[in-house]
Amino acid sequence: MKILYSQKHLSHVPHYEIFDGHQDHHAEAPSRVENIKKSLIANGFKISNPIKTTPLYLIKVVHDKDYVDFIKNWSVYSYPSVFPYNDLSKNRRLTNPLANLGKYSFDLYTPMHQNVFEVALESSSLAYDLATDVAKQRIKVGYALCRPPGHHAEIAKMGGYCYFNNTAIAAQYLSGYGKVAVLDVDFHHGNGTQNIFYGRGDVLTVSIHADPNWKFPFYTGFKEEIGVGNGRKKNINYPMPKGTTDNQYQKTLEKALVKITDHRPEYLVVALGLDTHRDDFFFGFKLTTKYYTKMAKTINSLDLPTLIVQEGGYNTKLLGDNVVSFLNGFI
Ligand code: Q9C
Ligand code: ZN
Repeated sequence: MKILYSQKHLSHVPHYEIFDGHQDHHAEAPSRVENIKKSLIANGFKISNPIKTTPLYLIKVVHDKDYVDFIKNWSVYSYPSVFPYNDLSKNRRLTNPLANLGKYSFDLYTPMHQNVFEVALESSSLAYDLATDVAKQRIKVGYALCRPPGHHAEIAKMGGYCYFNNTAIAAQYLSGYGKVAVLDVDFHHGNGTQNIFYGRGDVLTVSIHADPNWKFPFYTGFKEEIGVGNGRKKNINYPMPKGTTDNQYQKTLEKALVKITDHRPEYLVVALGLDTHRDDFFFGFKLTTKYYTKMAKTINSLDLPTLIVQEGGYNTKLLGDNVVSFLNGFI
């Protein structure tokens, strides 16, 4: 298994999130990736740095061009204040940077600053570099230790700690070589990946996550969202209840894998979140460290060339153990 890491993420330090009007602890911290890296090394996994950078044109295939340029040109530490409140200015070029920040954001959890472009580009490059190896059959399985995460980033909106959708960028690249399935096992609905591929028949998107009636991102992740046009029946959501256990999760995972097999993909991208763990900061599901090996073995039974992309997971003390447990299911 090939694993890519980069220390560039260290310059991305969100100071806080704004929740219910006040400043709250920001869980998406550099220690997350450093803890995973430490455990991987301690458990004998080899780690290298990327040699490729995601081409800008590829980012602009999955994201809106103006959104990408907006992130590229931003320079101060900021949160949005006002969001687009109707469609009258939809096709108007907005000149006020704060108006654009609201337009390109969907929450108050995802601050902008001078280094966002650089760190989000590097994060995507870990996934992109491994995707090139998977596509050209140089490797069967890769793990991209991405930070910031990506699966909440939509075509033209950042949110949920995500800026560029690393999973979608890798899936888009792989779709040039054959049909792709994305399986999102993060605790939160992969709204960004769903949004990007919603009209596409060649990329199946499947997400198992906390019921949006209960948890973030609230507005999407319902089972009625099945895709449109060519993408009809190529988006599948499995909302899960509070307190979901290993056994409940496993049953749903097995159903999801049947749908993935029906799609006949040549490549699999796994959006891996460990925020489903019983002791995660979000305390929503009750999955155990040991179960991640079984989850991974079940996924690996598809026997597909697979790219694993790191998404969420916020108990920095346990993240490393949980990632190692998952990756052990692939070796
Ligand atoms: N005050 C990912 O797991 N909700 N993003 C915060 C708590 C935001 C999670 C609310 C959750 C975003 C990649
Ligand atoms: Zn998450």
